[in-house]
Formats: sequence, structure tokens, C-alpha cells
Amino acid sequence: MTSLELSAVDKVSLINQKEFSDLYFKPLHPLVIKDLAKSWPASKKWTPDFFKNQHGNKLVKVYDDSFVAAGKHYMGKLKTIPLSEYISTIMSTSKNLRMFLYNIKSEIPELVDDIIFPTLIDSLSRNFIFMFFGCKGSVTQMHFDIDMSHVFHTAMYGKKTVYLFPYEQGKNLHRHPFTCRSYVDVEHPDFERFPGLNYLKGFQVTLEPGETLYIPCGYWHHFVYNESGYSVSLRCNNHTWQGKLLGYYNLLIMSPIDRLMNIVSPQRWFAWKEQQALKM
Ligand SMILES: O=C(O)CCC(=O)C(=O)O
Repeated sequence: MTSLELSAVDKVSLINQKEFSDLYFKPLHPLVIKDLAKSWPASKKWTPDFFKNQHGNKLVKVYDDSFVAAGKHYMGKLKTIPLSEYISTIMSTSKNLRMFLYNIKSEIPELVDDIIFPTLIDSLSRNFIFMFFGCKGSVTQMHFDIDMSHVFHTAMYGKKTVYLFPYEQGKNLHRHPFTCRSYVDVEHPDFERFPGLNYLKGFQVTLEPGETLYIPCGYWHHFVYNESGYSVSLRCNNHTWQGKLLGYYNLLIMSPIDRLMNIVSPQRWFAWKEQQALKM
């Protein structure tokens, strides 16, 4: 095989609750809703200059590729800098410096007023509203969200390409045990090293600024920043008991073991996970 088996993601302007539930939410099928965020004050207000001028003094944690490499920065920040410096950096350089899981509810609560919560599902969290930032060329490596929640990811500025795979495809993605990560590069698939890629089936979509991607719970996702930019994501808890339990297990047992082992013996632990992943 020379390329991955990827389908397009449906795009609609808007969708009603019943259709969304029957066609996408219950069957766990991704969807792009083009106009979901059109009426949000944020869609006009949240320019790079707005963040620089109104909230530029805010200190923010930034990350680079060391976040996913064994050692000192594994699952941790690289450094803390003012938001204005960060925005200038991503808008004018190609440094792979990212900000993610930036909870605006706790960090800059007034930003929440710029979002109109969609009524597509009832239980969107008002407490966990995350922003993600990156420069042109940045990549958010393949992972699924550890808490197994459903996500509505709106590109507020800049274009992104997203690769999506259902949870069950973890073995074909050579998931690293004790993590919610895969280290395959779906943009440049290496079928010899990762033979599971021959059986992988998923989706690829380009998200234009303003568009909202529904990522069903447990879906693997890999983001490529075609342009510098940022997004905001709304989330709701997994709707099944099995999903909720898996989320708690991932957060309270799996991830702490992984972090502890990375402290005890970073290189050996990473090599063991890699070896297990390749055996899959
Ligand atoms: O936009 C990104 O960089 C990643 C987004 C993501 O991982 C998420 O919404 O869960």
C-alpha cells in the first residue's frame, strides 16, 4: 500500500439536534459544522491583536516536541512566557511552539462570554473550555483525549488539516501502552515499520477558520497547522458508563503510571513502550 485509506468528513452549514444525534453523535461519526460559530462574538473579536493587546500580560505555558519525548519535559511545559510574546512568535516565525489545553474559563473567564453554547447536546461543560495555539507547520501528534469526552473543536483563526481515526484503530496506529498516544506519522506513513497502517481506516478534513469539527469520544486525532492560528474546544462527558470508567482509568491509573515510569527510567520506559507498540 502506498497511501492511507482516508474518507472525507461530511460538512453541513448547520444541523438540528435530532439529525446530529441520529447520524453523528450516536454512531460516533465525525462532522464539520460550518456555521455553528458564525454568530459568536468571538468569531469577530478574537484576532491576534486582541489577544496581544487585551491579554498580552497573561503568563502562559508553552510546549514543543519535548512534550512527547522521554525525559524532563515529557507531558510538561517547556517554559512560561507572556501571551503577547507567544502570539508574536507564532504569527511571525515557524518555531514549533504550541499552547494547548489553555482553559479560558479559569485563565481569562471573560472570554467565555464571547461564545454562544450550541444546543446540539445538553451537557457541554462550562468549566473546561480549552484553547489550542500553534504556528504554521506545527503538528499536534496523534492522540485521543484521555478523558474520553466528545469534542467540538472550532478553528477561530488559521486553517488546519485533521486526521481522525475511531478508538478501535489504536492497534493499527501502534498505540504506545500506558498512553493515549501513537508515534506514527500519518502525513508520511511508513508501512514497513508500522504494518498496522495497511489496515488503518479513517478520515481527513481541512478545517477552514470559523468551522467546527465534531470529534466523537475516543477518536484519535492528528492536527497539522496549515497556517498559524488557534482554536477553541467545547466538550461533554462520555455518554456511556464504559466510556466514563475508561476515562477515569486513563486519568487516575494509566497516566500516573506512565509519568512515574518516565521519572524512574525515561529512556528504558520509552523504549519498552515503543517495542510493545511495534509488536502490535
Ligand atoms: O488544535 C490542536 O492543536 C489540537 C486539538 C486537540 O487535540 C483537541 O481538540 O483535543
